[in-house]
Amino acid sequence: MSFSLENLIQAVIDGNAVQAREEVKKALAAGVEPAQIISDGFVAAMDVVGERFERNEIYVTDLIITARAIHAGLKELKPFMLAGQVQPVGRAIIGTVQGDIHDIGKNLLGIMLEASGFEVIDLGVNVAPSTFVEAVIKYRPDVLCLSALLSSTRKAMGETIEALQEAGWRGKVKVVVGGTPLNETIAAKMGADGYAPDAATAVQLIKDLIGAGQKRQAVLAPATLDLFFGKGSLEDLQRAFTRMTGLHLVMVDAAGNPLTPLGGFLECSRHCHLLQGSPAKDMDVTTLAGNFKEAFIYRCHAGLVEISYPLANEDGTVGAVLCGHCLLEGDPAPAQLQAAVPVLSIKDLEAVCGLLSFVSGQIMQLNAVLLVNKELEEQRASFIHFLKRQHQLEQALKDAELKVLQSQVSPHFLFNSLNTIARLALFEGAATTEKMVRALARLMRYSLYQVKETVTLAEEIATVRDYLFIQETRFPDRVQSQVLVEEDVLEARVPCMVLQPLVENAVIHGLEPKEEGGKITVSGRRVGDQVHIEIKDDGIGILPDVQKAIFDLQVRGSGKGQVSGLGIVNVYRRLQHQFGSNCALDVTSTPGKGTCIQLTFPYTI
Ligand code: B12
Repeated sequence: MSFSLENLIQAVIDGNAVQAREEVKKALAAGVEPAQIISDGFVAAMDVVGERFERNEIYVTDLIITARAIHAGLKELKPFMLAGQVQPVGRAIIGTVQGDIHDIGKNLLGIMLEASGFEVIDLGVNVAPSTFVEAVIKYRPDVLCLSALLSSTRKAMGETIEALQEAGWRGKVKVVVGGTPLNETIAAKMGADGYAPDAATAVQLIKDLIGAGQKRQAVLAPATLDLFFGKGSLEDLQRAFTRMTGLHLVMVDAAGNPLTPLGGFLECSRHCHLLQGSPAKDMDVTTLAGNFKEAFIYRCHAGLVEISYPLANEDGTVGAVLCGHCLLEGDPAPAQLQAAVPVLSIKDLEAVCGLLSFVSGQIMQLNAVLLVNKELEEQRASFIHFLKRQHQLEQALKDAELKVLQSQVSPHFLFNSLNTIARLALFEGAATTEKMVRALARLMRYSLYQVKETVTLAEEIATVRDYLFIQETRFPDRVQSQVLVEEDVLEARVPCMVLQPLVENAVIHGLEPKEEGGKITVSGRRVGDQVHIEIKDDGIGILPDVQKAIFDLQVRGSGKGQVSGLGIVNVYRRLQHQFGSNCALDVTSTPGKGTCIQLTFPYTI
């Protein structure tokens, strides 16, 4: 099995899924790293395909086929990337935002994350903000990765971040965004925590952001101690403990700050005062034999013993229970001190440590329950907020639907009204008004209701006639027209609305700026299997640089809502879509003399 990167790239470019999978197998057998197969194989192939798409050499269907080939290759790659996995370093939710179905980059990111030890939940494509929020609440990930490839869907990323904010979950998850229409500045503006230009950089960024490898911080629920001892009874417990053992009890947080009243614990300083000038030395308690559980036992230079029992769980230490002070049997200590503090045997010390172990265990269990309750309470609160928001959004959607309905009503209404006006005009003997209004109504109906992909040339020509009739009536001295289309081409099928935009171009940009006006001739004939259409005007013509821009397909709209070079480009693209390379659009123009647009396409019925 010999492997070459070129073969893999070619298989992907050709959209040959079987071959792509085979080439990946060969690459893996040859020891090529999965990451290299992705970057030098898939991404390189996609670069070529992307450029061809942008040059209009290939179409959307070709892209879909290419994407399938990559997905097939990725399937082969996945088990290798996941080999040798241990504990997940974090949990990631990934998805392509609403309105966007590009998923190749997002899938690559998912695989790289999994390969780096992340647990990945993939929500797929066209994911609504509310779906992202629900998933975050359900899975509680460390990071939410949003992908978008269209400039128009970028805003759905900001909407998703806002939805998280509204649900009260923004602070609990890192949001990382990516895709070609983004950069760091845009990402920061929309409120993301990070942006990465590619999947490899993204993995490192995400690890840094979530501090992968660092342990979660242990926390003590503020209400734990109150609940454990009951409000106000903490001091009773401290007193009872002192009565039982003669020792004082105090709880401190991880930084050593007292969480309960210090009570008799401070008396230690009075005892130490008693010891001033004492000849005793520091002693090491760790050498004592006994079962002291997890306790830390300190003995000061004067022999005073203090016990510290940790409040800890698997995430770390949240504080300690301190207990003291006493002397140990047999230790040398001044007589005043022996009278002031209890003297315990090693067995007594073991019993105290057992009691502290029980107390600490109970506190930590209660702490865990309280923390879970607190989180559930937070989730409940944010879910209620989320439901309210959902309700508002549904309301907004209903309003929007109503608006859409209204906007459909008005063209219907206008169309019917125009027909009524036309009839009235006829009754009143205004024949030209009647003709003009009917032409306008037909034009409206054609452009508003025409949903068919293709129409007959006869329908297109009728629309052109209506349009020209209206313009000639509006500007009788400045617009003249002639339509000379031969009978044998009228049944030919063409994409809808290819001729009218070109004729409108001729009127608006050719004749309108010319003071004395001019003439437009639309002609059509059949030459063998081809149909030739010519739209000729004797207007002001097109300047050479504008003509070049049209050929480079770079022309933008005039911004006046009227067709321009953009119309020509659009017509050409639709002809290409229908007839492939079997069609042509030519523009010849002489400034000051006029313009001629020629369309050639196959005669199909
Ligand atoms: C393949 C493709 C398609 C395929 C998608 C197939 C699929 N399953 O994904 C299909 C045919 C469906 C398609 C459709 C369309 N497409 Co398209 N498509 C492309 C194309 C050629 C390649 C995109 C791609 O996969 N690149 C390869 C991957 C590996 O790169 P990537 O996606 O950028 O991902 C990397 C990084 O961006 C990053 N990344 C990606 N996501 C994330 C997320 C996070 C969190 C992070 C950190 C990083 C990260 O890491 C990835 C890996 O390194 C691009 C052109 C191009 N050259 O990019 C146009 C392009 C994106 N498409 C475009 C358009 C306009 C469309 C359509 C509107 C076309 C149409 N007329 O219908 C539709 C839109 C459909 C929709 N609603 O989404 C435009 C977008 C223009 C714009 N700026 O808005 C482009 C740029 C082409 C162009 N120049 O006109 N398209």
